[in-house]
Amino acid sequence: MNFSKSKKLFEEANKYIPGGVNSPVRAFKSIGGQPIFIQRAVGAYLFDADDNRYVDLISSWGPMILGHSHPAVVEAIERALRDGTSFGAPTRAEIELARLVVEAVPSVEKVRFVSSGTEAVMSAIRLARGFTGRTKILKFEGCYHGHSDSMLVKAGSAVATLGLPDSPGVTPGTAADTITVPYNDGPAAEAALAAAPDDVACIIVEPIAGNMGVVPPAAGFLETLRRLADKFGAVLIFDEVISGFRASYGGAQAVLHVKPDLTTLGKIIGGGLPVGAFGGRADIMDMIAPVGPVYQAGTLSGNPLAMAAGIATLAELGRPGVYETLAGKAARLADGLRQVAADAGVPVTINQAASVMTCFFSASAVTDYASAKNSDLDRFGSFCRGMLERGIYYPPSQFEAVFVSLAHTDADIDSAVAAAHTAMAGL
Ligand code: KE4
Repeated sequence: MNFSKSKKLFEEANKYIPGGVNSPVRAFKSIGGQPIFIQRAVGAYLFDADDNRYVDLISSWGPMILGHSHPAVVEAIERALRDGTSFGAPTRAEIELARLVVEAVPSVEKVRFVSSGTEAVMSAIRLARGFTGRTKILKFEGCYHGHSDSMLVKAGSAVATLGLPDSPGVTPGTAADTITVPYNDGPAAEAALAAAPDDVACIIVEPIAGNMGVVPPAAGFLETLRRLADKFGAVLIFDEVISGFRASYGGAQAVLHVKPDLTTLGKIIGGGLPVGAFGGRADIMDMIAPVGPVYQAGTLSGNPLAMAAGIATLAELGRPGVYETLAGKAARLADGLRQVAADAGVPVTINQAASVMTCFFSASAVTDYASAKNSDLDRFGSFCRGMLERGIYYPPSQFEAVFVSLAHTDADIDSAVAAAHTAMAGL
């Protein structure tokens, strides 16, 4: 494949933008590559600056669940655009999308829109702290909740110790308020809470983890967190920025039957435009300004174009059979990758949850971040480069998810499997 135009654009981008990208994962650094600059996208396909076509298995990291440039979404944005792009005032569309979210997500009684998943999580955590009057946060290793300071914290030396900064710029004081324990480890969560029984404001978890690669919750794990949140008086936050309207129309909580106190959303509810949201119990949400004292605000919150894109996207997702179709496509891909790996004698573990999946280059089960890190990253890097060279836009990190969309046909899935067959042959 010819990448000459992308290479030139990357050189130009590096003059003005750190690393030439506006989000690190796009730099392809972990697979030793260079970013591919995308020109346009339609359906399941991306077209880069050199007019190479790719089957897109990233779907913009989740939002493009309908596929790119879906006619209903494009038309909704065009219609809204004619009336203006931003008013800094309430609009009818915000009520419509809020109603759809409240009706769809079991635990959400009230919701506030923001402009990113990070902002949603940051606001939900401040709200939990304001509601409880407590300071500490319990999170899980391998879960990513955006880049607000208190979320960029890694586990301390022992399992349930207070956190250490996971990025320069995060102060030790901030990190000390975040406790990190292994995902799927209920006893470790209980021990951490028991060690600070009156200090933990919230437990935040991806109910289906997607940011260490896809790792589903172990049986009883989320139920344990619900019990512990009640026992210790902490707010239980499900970060459904990935799983919201992806795991089902009601998110992971609707299919796993565990109700959090707050839920964060993003990605899909913006239909490809910048939207995040946090919502949940009305008694907690009414602590948010201007009703309550917990401050939270945003110039472009509830932006009319983003609301229009979200409403149009959810209208399509509300149709009968959508989630069964999505899961079937992901299963076809997962089964195909398992087969080609077996044929190539390459040990892989594939975790799939609804329409997301990860092919870990590891012979052992992947149930948490420690086991995810057992994966062979060199093999993954070669595989990923091989997929890109064969026209499959595959997530450039072992610790990310493949996102399947409604636009992927069986032929698209089969072409990805065929590319994998060749890419794995030489591993
Ligand atoms: P944003 O601020 O990127 O909209 O959302 C942050 C976030 C919060 N919670 C979860 C569970 C998330 O997965 C994310 C963002 N996901 C990454 C992909 N793993 C976004 C891609 C990127 O960082 O460029």
